[in-house]
Amino acid sequence: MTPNKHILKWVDEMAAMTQPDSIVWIDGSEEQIEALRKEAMSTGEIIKLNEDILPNCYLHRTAVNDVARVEGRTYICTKTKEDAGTINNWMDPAEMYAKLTKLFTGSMKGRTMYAIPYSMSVVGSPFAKYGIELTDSIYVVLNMAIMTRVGAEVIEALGDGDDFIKGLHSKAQLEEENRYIVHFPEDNTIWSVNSGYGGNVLLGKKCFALRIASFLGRKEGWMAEHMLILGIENPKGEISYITAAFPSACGKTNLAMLIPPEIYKNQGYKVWCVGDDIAWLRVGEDGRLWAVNPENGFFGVAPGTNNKSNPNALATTMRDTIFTNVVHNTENNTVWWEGLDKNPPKNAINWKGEPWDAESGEKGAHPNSRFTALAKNCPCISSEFNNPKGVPVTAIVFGGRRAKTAPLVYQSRSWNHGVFVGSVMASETTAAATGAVGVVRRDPMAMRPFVGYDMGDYFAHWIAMGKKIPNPPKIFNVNWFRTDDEGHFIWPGFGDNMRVLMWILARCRDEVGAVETPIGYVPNPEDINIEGLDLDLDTLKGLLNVDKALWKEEADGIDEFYKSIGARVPKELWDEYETLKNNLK
Ligand code: OXD
Ligand code: MN
Repeated sequence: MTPNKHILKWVDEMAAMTQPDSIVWIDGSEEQIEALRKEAMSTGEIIKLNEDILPNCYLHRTAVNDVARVEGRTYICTKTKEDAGTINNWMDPAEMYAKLTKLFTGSMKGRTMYAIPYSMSVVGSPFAKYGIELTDSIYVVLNMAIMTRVGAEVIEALGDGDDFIKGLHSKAQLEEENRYIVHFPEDNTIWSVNSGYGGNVLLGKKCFALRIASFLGRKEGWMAEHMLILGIENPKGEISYITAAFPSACGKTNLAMLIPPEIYKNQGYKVWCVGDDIAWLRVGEDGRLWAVNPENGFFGVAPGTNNKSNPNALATTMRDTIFTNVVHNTENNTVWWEGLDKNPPKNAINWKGEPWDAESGEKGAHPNSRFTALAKNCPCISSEFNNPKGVPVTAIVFGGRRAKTAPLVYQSRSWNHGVFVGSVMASETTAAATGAVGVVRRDPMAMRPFVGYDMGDYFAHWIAMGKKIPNPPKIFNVNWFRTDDEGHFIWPGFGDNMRVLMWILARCRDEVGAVETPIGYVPNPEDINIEGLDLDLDTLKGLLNVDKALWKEEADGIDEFYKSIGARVPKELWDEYETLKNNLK
């Protein structure tokens, strides 16, 4: 497939270690992908779903012990431990290579090795970065062909260069105790072994587009962030773009594809999705920050996706989609998950492959079950999705899942203060990673599991970027998840979140005032449009309230968190912390 000596040498070395029976290059053609689907169907790796209802859709089940990202087994192996930082797991690269070589040796015996050339973002774009993933999983090939741009054009773009990320993945024996997701950022290398779960094995996504890319971005002066990108079109046809970082499974896909509430729809507003998970950001010639979504599809959380929460996502999954770990409705050969509708199927099979009845009280779909769907099938995909230059960013929004503390929305006072706000983000954990759900943890910029180097250096990179952007986006924080005393969400969320985004854009255009509080600017309640909502002004005032006592506790938590990151937290952020403490006196 390629005469490129660097690629051939590396593939030979990896094949000598893993010992596959054969090597197949993925050329990106539909014929080849279809042949692989047929092969995966013949072994039961995927099940073809009802062609009339869900054309070209398939169901896959992972091993029951392999259903989420494994942060405890994810490593950043830089030469020094200090460069990986205190939050990442680290091991000396030589030691880690030796350890993994044992696990990879012979791991593909009796199997085929697929070599997938892929591009993150449009091939040839100034943002584009290329990778090759070697894998023994057809499921990985089929998912990568949705999530990235794969095939011959990538090989052509690489020419005879060696500027590509070398990814090696083997399911091996799917042994939990030998599962490792390892990054060697200084070698442009990713090795993943003993898993078949998307976030651990679709190496273009978290491993490359966030961990390795964040490392490269720092070196090269750009940013790789865990952010959705959306455009709001006003009745005059002008579109403003917002990026937003929320922790995993906190509604990025829903916000990215939101349907405007009637009050805005009737006036002619539209919302366009550019991306739902990852943004690569560069300073443009015009001095603004520009964003692309480096991916080509969505790897979305299925449970809770329905016609109210996200009709666009649901429509996107109606064709060309791979569903993972959802319920199989054997009556009509379709799929189901909790929160899709109130009619769980009879005669169903749960995500583990067992007969299942909703009356059992057990969940049928895994809480982290997923759909892998093509971005181009999304009804609200932006016309700029494939624009190699990206889109200009007006506002950056951070947000977490907080029952109390954080108000519905507030604006930072400056870029550095905005970086502070992002750096102290906290959220209640979800099912997207293994471990306890619902525990509050600090998740700076929603990047805690995804920064490929020291977190203090990452903060410093944000501060440095602020100096390089002559016309930077304004930075905000949102919290859709405040609850009342009975634990019910107060804010309606979903499409109505647009009401908050409209305030954000109005602030960016200096069209509305705000109230200055110890933590930043909070809206005057009457500036958030609540027309048509079952929510009164007093409740909104409550949602915007900044409780000083809670924020004093929060400040203590920040101090502790920064200290745990260590010496590389930049002075600018400690200064912001001091300002917050003084403001709270
Ligand atoms: C994801 C995640 O899959 O953040 O996007 O876990
Ligand atoms: Mn994510």
